[in-house]
Amino acid sequence: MSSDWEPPQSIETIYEKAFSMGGMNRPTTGKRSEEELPVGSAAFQLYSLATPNGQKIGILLEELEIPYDAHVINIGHLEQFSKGFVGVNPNSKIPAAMDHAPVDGGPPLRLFESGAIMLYLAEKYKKFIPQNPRQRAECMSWVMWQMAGQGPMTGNFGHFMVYAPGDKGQAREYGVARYGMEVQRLCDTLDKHLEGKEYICGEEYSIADMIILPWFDIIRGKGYTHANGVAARNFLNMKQYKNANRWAGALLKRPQVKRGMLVCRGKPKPWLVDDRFKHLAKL
Ligand SMILES: N[C@@H](CCC(=O)N[C@@H](CS)C(=O)NCC(=O)O)C(=O)O
Repeated sequence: MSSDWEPPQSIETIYEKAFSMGGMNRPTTGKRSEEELPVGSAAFQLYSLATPNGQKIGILLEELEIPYDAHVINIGHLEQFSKGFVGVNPNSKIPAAMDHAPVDGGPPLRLFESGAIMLYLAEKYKKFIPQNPRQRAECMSWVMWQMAGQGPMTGNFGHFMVYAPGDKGQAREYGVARYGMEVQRLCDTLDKHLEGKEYICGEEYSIADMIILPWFDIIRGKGYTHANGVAARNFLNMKQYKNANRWAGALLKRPQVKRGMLVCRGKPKPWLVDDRFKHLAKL
């Protein structure tokens, strides 16, 4: 097959051209500044932002009703590269957390990768994770489906649809087609699975629901709208996923989920300080 694109001998000659998001991406990892992280009084300290990956943890913390402090990490300001944050997550991505009261009574324990944080908390509190081995296996399968499939594919779709440089038209169209089609296939998988079910694991509400909801919601709602007004929800025809929309709509009625989606949106717990969200505060 002929090709009009030939890779150069090494990536360095082209990655400058592909730079986006203000120099956030580099081929190396590690701290870029010396700031330490704030530490509040609760045992559980969350360092996050209200993106879909962050919202998963917010939902679980609100559902668990455990004390926690949340700290906003502004990735646009490159706070994920501070010395303190890199100490918690060497991979420099939100969400990350510290448990100052781990079950073994040992020193504070660091947590990164949203799926790992969800599993850790669910196992620590023995909640929202099925105890029945069959149901537990099903729950794990969906958690891994989310982490390896739905999250990365939807994020890459969003990148090509909305964030990639404006002058990369051809690359963007290919990226949007490739990832957009895969996102539709993943949504179809979810939709077919949810036929006749209340939750991902049937009758049991679990971390599988909490981890999948935010990424589904971003594309069925107002997220990922191109500057020309074309919105992902229309572009991908999100209305077609009737079972998944019913499931998402029901979950989003839960006050815990509503609060969880807001954790680290501008403020750590916006319902405590922002009049628009005060009705969501716990009595
Ligand atoms: N697999 C990771 C993905 C985390 C992730 O991609 N976080 C994004 C925000 S949603 C981030 O921190 N981006 C900052 C960066 O890339 O520098 C997880 O699920 O925790």
